[in-house]
Amino acid sequence: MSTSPVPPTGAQTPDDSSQVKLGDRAAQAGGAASIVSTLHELRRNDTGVVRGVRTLLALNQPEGVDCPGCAWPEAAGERGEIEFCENGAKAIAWETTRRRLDAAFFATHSLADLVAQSDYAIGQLGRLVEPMYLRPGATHYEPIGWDDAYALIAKEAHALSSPDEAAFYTSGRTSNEAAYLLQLFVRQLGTNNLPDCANLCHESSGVALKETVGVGKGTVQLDDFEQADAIFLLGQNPGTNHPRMMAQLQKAAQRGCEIVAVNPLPEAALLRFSHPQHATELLLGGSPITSLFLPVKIDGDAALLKGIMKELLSEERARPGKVFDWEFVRSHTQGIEALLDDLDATSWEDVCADSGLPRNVIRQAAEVCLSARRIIACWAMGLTQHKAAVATIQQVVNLLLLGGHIGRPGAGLCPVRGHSNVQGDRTMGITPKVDPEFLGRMEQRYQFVGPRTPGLDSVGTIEAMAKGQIRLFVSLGGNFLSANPDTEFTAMALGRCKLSVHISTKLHRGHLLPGGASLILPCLGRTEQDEQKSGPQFVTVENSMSVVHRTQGVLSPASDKLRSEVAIVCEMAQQVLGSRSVVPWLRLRDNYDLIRDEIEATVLGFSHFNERVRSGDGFVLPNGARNRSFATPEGRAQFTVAPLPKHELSDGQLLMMTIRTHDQFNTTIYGLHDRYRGVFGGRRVILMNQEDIQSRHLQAKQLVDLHSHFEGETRTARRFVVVPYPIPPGCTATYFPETNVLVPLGSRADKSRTPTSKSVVITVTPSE
Ligand SMILES: Nc1nc2c(c(=O)[nH]1)N[C@H]1C(S)=C(S)[C@@H](COP(=O)(O)OP(=O)(O)OC[C@H]3O[C@@H](n4cnc5c(=O)[nH]c(N)nc54)[C@H](O)[C@@H]3O)O[C@H]1N2
Ligand SMILES: Nc1nc2c(c(=O)[nH]1)N[C@H]1C(S)=C(S)[C@@H](COP(=O)(O)OP(=O)(O)OC[C@H]3O[C@@H](n4cnc5c(=O)[nH]c(N)nc54)[C@H](O)[C@@H]3O)O[C@H]1N2
Ligand SMILES: [Mo]
Repeated sequence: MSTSPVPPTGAQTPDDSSQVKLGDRAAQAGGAASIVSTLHELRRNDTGVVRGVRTLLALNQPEGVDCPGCAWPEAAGERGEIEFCENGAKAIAWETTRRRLDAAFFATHSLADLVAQSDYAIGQLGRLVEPMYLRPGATHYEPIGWDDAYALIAKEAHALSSPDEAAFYTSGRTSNEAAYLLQLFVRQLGTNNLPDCANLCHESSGVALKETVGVGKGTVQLDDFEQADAIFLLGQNPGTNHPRMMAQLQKAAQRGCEIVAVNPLPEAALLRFSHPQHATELLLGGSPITSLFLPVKIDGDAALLKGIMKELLSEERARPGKVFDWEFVRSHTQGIEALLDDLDATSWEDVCADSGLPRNVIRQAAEVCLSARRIIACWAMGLTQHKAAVATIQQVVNLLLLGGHIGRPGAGLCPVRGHSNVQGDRTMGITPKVDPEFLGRMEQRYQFVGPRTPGLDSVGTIEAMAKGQIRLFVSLGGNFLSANPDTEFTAMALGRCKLSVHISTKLHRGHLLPGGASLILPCLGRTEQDEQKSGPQFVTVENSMSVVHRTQGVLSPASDKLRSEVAIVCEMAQQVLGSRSVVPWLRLRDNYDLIRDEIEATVLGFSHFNERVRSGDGFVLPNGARNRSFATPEGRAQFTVAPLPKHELSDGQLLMMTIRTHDQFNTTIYGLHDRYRGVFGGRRVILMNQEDIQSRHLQAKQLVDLHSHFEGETRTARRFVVVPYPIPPGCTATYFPETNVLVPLGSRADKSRTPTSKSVVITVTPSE
């Protein structure tokens, strides 16, 4: 399925390779440049300094706006006056721009004009202010009233020959309230087709943890970072993607906690960091973060982890009972024998070759574990987006189980989530999977019979679209086109839907390549006041550490025609379901407290929801694993065994990871620089090891075409600038979403089906 019959033009991002400038890599992250950048963002986006600063001061405060950026938690009780980072400020500036995209704009700009612009330029155009409609085959969007828009959706929904011909995608910024109502609407409609961005993100973590510790979430709280003796950071770039986490890491490093970073790239923030809001640090040039940096090969983490555990096992044999936590292992786990056999059967040759690390370096990592009573392991996309992602994350679990590092203060598992409410959306039931107990509670309360067949995840939705099996596609936030793999194929697949509905704040490439009809329904952003019949409303979110709390906008909305996500879902459901549903959709729209009562009645862990969420910092959802109660079928945490992942690369082939720059939030491009990595002005670059550049007779700054190879299929993206970089031989890095065209749709993680965006097999040829 490499190429569509007619690949639509404009799915590939425009070439900006001639603008790329290479500079020095940063020796540290944070610092004064972060403050300069924050102010620059407010100007660039024409936010207005007063509006911008007002929003920033409300950010992550108990009664203010939860940052629409990442899901890293705020410290309870002791928040500073300033609780935002440079990249949070970019997110705010992007949303609060004073530029507007009205009907007049769309009348003078055709799809062809718009699609030729860069993602950055499209994002700078301004906020969507009124519903827009694109007739099938039309060249321009035209304005449409809200009622007419809902009528079109209802007409299409009623024309489906089965509810499974509809799919509803959710991006992880959506509030708990909107997410709960969306899944309820979709299940009443009669389908479980609820793909979400987590399918592309931490799905592998959820599956790995559910199987082994019985809950698909992390087991640490923020204060555990104050007690840990060692913190492992695997496949994560917190300086860019979770900058507020740097405060915890810096404090930990300063009190002597060992920080071990496992990453093919020496990311600036992993090495040194200075807190942009602390003047003395700015003068002193920051402080070291990582005590041990392990430049692992791409997908070499399982090998490294097995190597560390082999060292621990040999120490345990030398000093029985002194290394492993046998009391914990015996009373709470199962399967250690098979793991130990597997470690014995794994050769050091394989461990070193696959990880790319010499044994003495792996020994150093093992020594950190030997001297640590409390270990936290954090990870993100560097682990989740590989074929064997689930098994690799389970090696992290193995390592922590051996030492009893789960359910002990200062220790535990910490998948670092992406979108600010991606975890909450799952708690609210956004998933194509069927939870019979939850469905049963909804069926009883709302008197309907829900669908029992599992629905489609993100890649499943694309495949079904391509076969013409999805007629109606609704997207609650996000950018389904550019976030998914195989952009040209995905564009073709989306083009086969009769109607696409996008609930969005700003324009993106995904709005511009429809095949059938398309609706853009503009919604309020997080920063904006949400006024309904019963008065001002707030919504709730759940952060990466299972804390549920409020978020409430402070600015007046970008247009009086905007509606909240909650209102849009309720009005759509009312129109589509009509008398089929006993849910009082419009009453729920008018008063979000009533939605929270519904959540309390059907989702576990939300008793006294309205009351508890109004108190200061919110509340923590129960998590059995944290108390050593493991909800696996056996009631015990599971050790697991898996072979090392293998990449049989033929001559000339390289592995490519697709990563984020410092100037983007997923498919949203805030700017064209990747300051810490020394890349400026453009995004079409490929980071390569000097040896690989030489052996291919290439040169720094030369333009190359990239070809990906999967099961006999080839995909190509042209004109990328070669950047010599300290990355292990055989490994390369490019930026997402420019190279999503190269990620094969068919290549996914075992069990979680997450696209393998971090291990794409490529070859590189000089551009013409
Ligand atoms: N500013 C900003 N913040 C964000 C986002 C954003 O785009 N911008 N996105 C949000 C979202 S949705 C998410 S999921 C997170 C993503 O946060 P991250 O996971 O930090 O994001 P990536 O850029 O994908 O970076 C992956 C890191 O893993 C490393 N890596 C890649 N492959 C491997 C491997 O095989 N092994 C190891 N050990 N390391 C590897 C890369 O070098 C890189 O440092 O951030 C969230 N926060
Ligand atoms: N190659 C490659 N692909 C990847 C990844 C990778 O590392 N490599 N990472 C994957 C990951 S981790 C993720 S999470 C996905 C992200 O996938 P998505 O969540 O689908 O994508 P985003 O870019 O976060 O969505 C941005 C759009 O959301 C809309 N939006 C912004 N704010 C709001 C709001 O408040 N309400 C509404 N309704 N809409 C809003 C805007 O229109 C904006 O254009 O991408 C995945 N794709
Ligand atoms: Mo993500």
